[in-house]
Amino acid sequence: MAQDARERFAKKNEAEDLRRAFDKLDTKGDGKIDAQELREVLLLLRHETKKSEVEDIIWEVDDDSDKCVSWSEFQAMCHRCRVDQTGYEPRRLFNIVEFIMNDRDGSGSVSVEEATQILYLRFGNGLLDKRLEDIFGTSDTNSTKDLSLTEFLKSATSSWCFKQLRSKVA
Ligand SMILES: [Ca+2]
Ligand SMILES: [Ca+2]
Repeated sequence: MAQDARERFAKKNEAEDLRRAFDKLDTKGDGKIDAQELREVLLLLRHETKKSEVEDIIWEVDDDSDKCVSWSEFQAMCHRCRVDQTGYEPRRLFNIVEFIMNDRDGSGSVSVEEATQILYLRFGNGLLDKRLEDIFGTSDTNSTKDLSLTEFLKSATSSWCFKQLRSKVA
């Protein structure tokens, strides 16, 4: 795919993926994500989180302090994390969102194949292998290795090339 076409396609896909992730977290469908919803989704993904921690994750991105994350706060948060070059932007919610976006079939784990689709669109071939290796420890797309949310968050927060990739796409 040519660079231009890929970028256009990635943009469109990404908007849809973001909306899908938001809707998945907004289990009551009232247009905002509250702490209880977030905690339940995390539990479904076998990632146990304390109530206070979930409230904290929401607090970090809750611009109007209503203890919920609205769609516009959600979009703003994702945008801030994408363009952040300082590494100081709170990205706990963003990491969860990335996992949900990567888990296209909703199985609760991310396969190398699923991650490849998203990463290729976002980064192109150049950085794809590096990022895959970073997440899975392999860039072999035939690998049957799947990552749970807990494992994904671990690699997302420890990966050394995370920041470089961010600045590359910004
Ligand atoms: Ca809700
Ligand atoms: Ca809010």
